[in-house]
Amino acid sequence: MSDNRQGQLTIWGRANSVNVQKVLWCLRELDLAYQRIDAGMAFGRNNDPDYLAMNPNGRVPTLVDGDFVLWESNSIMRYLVLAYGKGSPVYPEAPKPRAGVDRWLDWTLSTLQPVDRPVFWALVRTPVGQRDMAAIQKDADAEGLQWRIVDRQLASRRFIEGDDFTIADIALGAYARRWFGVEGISKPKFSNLERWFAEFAGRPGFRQFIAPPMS
Ligand SMILES: N[C@@H](CCC(=O)N[C@@H](CS)C(=O)NCC(=O)O)C(=O)O
Repeated sequence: MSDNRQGQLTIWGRANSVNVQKVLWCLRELDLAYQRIDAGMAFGRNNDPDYLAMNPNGRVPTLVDGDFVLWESNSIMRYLVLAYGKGSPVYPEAPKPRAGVDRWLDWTLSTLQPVDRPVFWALVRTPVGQRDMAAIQKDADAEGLQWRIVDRQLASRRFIEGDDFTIADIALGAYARRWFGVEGISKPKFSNLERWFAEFAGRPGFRQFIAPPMS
């Protein structure tokens, strides 16, 4: 266990949220102790005044570290490494490798998440009888175009930014689990993406927080 002022870290958010999952996986990579409090969807609490005072978006996750409060999952991952994982290759210090990691964190939020969401919600959180499979396939085709970009990047790299596993692999990997996990649509075969996925699928943080059944 690292020297992380153990016991101070609290994560608010339900464990089936992809954005919470990224943070939990990151905490595991850094071997940090924390407590997690369920919030969001069926658990509620995220629109209560005390929660909104921490996170005006009413979204999960939120990190509380003593008197410091932070929202946005990728920002939380960066903070955790900077505060408690100094020197860790998961978020490199040199400007160019760091910028390479940052671009995938941004890309995940700006480009991948919007095309993943309709597919995930339709195939995981919508009753079978209410699914419009033709529309879902169209959405899956749109998502496939984005995964093709990742697949090509991975043609010449072990992980998304090179030889080291980074928080960019966490962000992308959490979504890749969904992409590989949804069924009932046709998906292109992406060999580099599959090889990369297998590289980290055995990591304890992935197995504990990302691999469990989607809900
Ligand atoms: N960009 C934000 C997005 C946060 C977000 O949209 N969280 C979703 C769960 S993945 C949420 O709070 N949904 C409402 C709920 O759970 O009730 C982040 O990365 O933290």
